[in-house]
Amino acid sequence: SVQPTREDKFSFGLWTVGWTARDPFGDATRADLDPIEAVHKLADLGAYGITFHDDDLVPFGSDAPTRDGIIANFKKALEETGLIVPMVTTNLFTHPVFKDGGFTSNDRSVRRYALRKVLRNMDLAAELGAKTLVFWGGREGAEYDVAKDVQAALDRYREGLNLLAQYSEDKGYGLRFAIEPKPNEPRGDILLPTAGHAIAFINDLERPELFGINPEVGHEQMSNLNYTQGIAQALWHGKLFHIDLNGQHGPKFDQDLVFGHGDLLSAFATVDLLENGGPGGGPGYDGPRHFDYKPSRTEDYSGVWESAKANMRMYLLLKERAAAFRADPEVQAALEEAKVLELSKPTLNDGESYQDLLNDKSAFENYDVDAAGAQGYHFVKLHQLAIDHLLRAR
Ligand code: GLT
Ligand code: MN
Ligand code: MN
Ligand code: MN
Repeated sequence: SVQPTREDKFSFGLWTVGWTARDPFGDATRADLDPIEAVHKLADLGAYGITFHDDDLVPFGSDAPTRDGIIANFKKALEETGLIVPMVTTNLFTHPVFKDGGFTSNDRSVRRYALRKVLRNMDLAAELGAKTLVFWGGREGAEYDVAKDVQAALDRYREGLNLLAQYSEDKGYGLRFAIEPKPNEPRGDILLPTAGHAIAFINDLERPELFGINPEVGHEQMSNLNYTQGIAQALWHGKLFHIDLNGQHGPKFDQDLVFGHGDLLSAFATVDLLENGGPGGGPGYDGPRHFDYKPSRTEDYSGVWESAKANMRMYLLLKERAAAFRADPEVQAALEEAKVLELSKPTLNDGESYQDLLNDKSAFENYDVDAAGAQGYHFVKLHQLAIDHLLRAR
């Protein structure tokens, strides 16, 4: 069914439906959205979770009693609706203090302030039962190569993340951390620009097991990368801690369209992977299906809620199509023909050594390279079957 339920684990950022559509060229086209209304509305539409930046919920600079009051009301709305907060994130990009970054600002006092802001937000994340803390370092970067010592910046990034993980462990919060890559925008170039950069960086942290990534469809596609392949590799590393689903039309500014409203074929492959794992039995994903999109600037609030529904509908439609694709006997045969499943078979026999391989004349001396080179893999036929299923032509 394409009717969302809590079991589908759909979640939305408060900053998504709450985006008032201010862009670099124009003013807001919508009034502020009350977070309490967002909770009720999302629960009604079938979402199970809501996520937020500290400042989405509590306006930057609020005094302590104001903050406490807002949080209490928010918790009440969560209780009333049963909506949960699977993930929380910290805004280290809006206020001018962060114009040169948070963890990696050239100014040391800014870095200390950024850490304090995250520490406070971690207490709130834990209080609300969040399991994941996302770090999107949109301002961690530069416009000018000579103005940023990237190696020092990575040292400071690591220093900051190590400290935050230590705090979570000492406090018994048990949070897991997900780094969200993005190549550029708002900075000219952002540190940890892609899923691959982030995964490599994690290896050099003190507690790499607590860190994974939160790859966003559009962010990887802005670098002209294949999103589905990126998350497949993240799954392979055990690093897909969270996911930001949305839509994008290739390398241009960050569009944040509804999921599937950009590259639809890629979205199909993404849902197939998340739901079914690799065809050879590779791991799937069972965390929140989190939408990080922006309701277009042309929309009023009825359009906002239509677009929120559209994300979930796209996901569920693609999930149905992927299930039909996998269940089709002709697809099974085509997978066989394309040797897709043969890739799961180890290249060496059980216990076979390189010496055994060297002794195997059939592998080299007597191997018919021309015959192997002449074979067809029939990938196009398989791909067309996928498209037939996507278009409900089968
Ligand atoms: C900001 C960014 C998103 C990130 C959010 C998490 S902040 O809206 O554009 O891609 O996921 O901090
Ligand atoms: Mn984006
Ligand atoms: Mn974004
Ligand atoms: Mn995102």
